Amino acid sequence: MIKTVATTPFTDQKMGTAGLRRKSKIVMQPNYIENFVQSIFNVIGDLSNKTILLGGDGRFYNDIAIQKIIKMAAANGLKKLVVAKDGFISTPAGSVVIRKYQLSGGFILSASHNPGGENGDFGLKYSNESGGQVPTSVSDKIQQETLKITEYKICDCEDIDVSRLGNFKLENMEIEVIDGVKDYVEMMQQIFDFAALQKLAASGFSMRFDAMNAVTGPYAKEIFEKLIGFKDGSVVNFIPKPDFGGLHPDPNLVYAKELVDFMFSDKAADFGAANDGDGDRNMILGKGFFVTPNDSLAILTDNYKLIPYYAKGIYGVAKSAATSTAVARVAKAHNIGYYEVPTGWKYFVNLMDSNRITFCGEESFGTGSSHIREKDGIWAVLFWLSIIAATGKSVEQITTEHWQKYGRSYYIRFDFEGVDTAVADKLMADLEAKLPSLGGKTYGDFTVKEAKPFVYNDPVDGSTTKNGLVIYFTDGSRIVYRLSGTGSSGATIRVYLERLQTKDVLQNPLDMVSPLGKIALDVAEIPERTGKHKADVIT
Ligand code: G16
Repeated sequence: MIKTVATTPFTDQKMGTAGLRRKSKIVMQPNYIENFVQSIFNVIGDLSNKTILLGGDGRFYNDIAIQKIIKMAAANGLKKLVVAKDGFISTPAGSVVIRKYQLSGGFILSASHNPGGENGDFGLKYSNESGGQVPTSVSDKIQQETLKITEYKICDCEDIDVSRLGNFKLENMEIEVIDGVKDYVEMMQQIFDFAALQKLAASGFSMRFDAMNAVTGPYAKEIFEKLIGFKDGSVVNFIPKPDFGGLHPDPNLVYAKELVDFMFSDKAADFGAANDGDGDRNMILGKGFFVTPNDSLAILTDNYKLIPYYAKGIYGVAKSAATSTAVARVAKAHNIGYYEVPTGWKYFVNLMDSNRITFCGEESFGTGSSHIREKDGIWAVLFWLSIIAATGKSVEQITTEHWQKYGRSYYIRFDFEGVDTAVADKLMADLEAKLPSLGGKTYGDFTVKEAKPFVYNDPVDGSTTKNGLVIYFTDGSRIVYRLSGTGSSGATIRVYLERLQTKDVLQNPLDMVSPLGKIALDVAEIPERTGKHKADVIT
């Protein structure tokens, strides 16, 4: 039943910040998925003693891609494939399963927070035995393979029924269909004090969790309503849909509008949260109050002792360069290690594996810990609820007290979307060339201390990565520029603005950073080069 099919390379199969993401219609071309998956198998080499996980966020084309990969895995001689029931597993749950059952790796089919559907995006991430996405050294090898591929192997057979749990066989490959929710829920029960959370729910404290018609619906229903006891209806948009019901499943102030409107209305719950398409991003809200992911990371780290799993002590903490420095002040106060890495969760993996860090997070609505090797949306929500249960304080109170103690990094991100790739690349190259000349310059109240590209030297594997350009000001403010690595067409220029205030902590963030925004646009000549005088998305 094994066929060898001749193919020719696609030249666009380089992984971005997190796996390969393309328009669904591109991925649906004949041989597109097959070429990419075969290239991964070729890089792995001997598959006869390997067990790999397969699942995805349920978006359009998930079911078809899953069948293709099952048949290719069998044809390539894989020992065993562990398939999530209905092909359905969140990114963090995938990491739990890989680690718990000591698998060799996993395919997670997801384009994360990008919209789904035939006209949306599709994606494929590949993790290794750590449960985290492969490092750049491996993704580069995979890309090299995609450029020279001439054939792939696939079984010519009926589809495998992945809608029921159990064990199957295809050629010599074992297939085990598992429940993609169970192991994740058990892990959360090991980390958090569910009895304390049940007490919080029983006290009448209300929450709303928006699953955005994406993968976390079943997880959230089970955890928040069934196990903790928040009332029915606390979890909304909980039925995963292939096109996310038309939603853009990115949990931020712009795209999670339904939840934001609710939490800023007079009907607001005490606590609000949303997760993204594959369940690794989170947004935290209080009544009429938004917590930036930057502050969230700092606050969770500061409160680690309240969580049973971390109470005995933690290693250090890490953030991406674009993320605000709020957590650096917490790390200093707790005297723990502090690391700054390039954007992309994969850069945290070595730090976790080597026990350098326990917590990590990014401005892009990702927070997580070394319990797995991906960011974890529901984990972050449970952490916040646990802090509330232990302190009896509201989200707003917890956050403002944090600012009063540590100062506040006012933070806003500007996104300039749909920019021509050549224009964006030139803008970044010219800006980089200009950086050395900026040192010492004064713009209004702000004087440049230093301006340079962000370069990361991984202390574990010695690799060097350059990502983003940073202007540091003498008052602790920063402007960071980088190009998005998760889009499926054109370029998005991201500009991250941070302004530190130690005393004046209750101002409007946009007002506070707007002088920096003006400097950022002027210095990089964004309006002149892109025709855009203001950002398309401000978060
Ligand atoms: C992915 C990565 C994150 C990263 C984000 C940035 O998020 O996993 O680590 O911060 O991309 O995206 P961009 O390159 O567009 O700024 P996700 O949730 O899409 O997997």
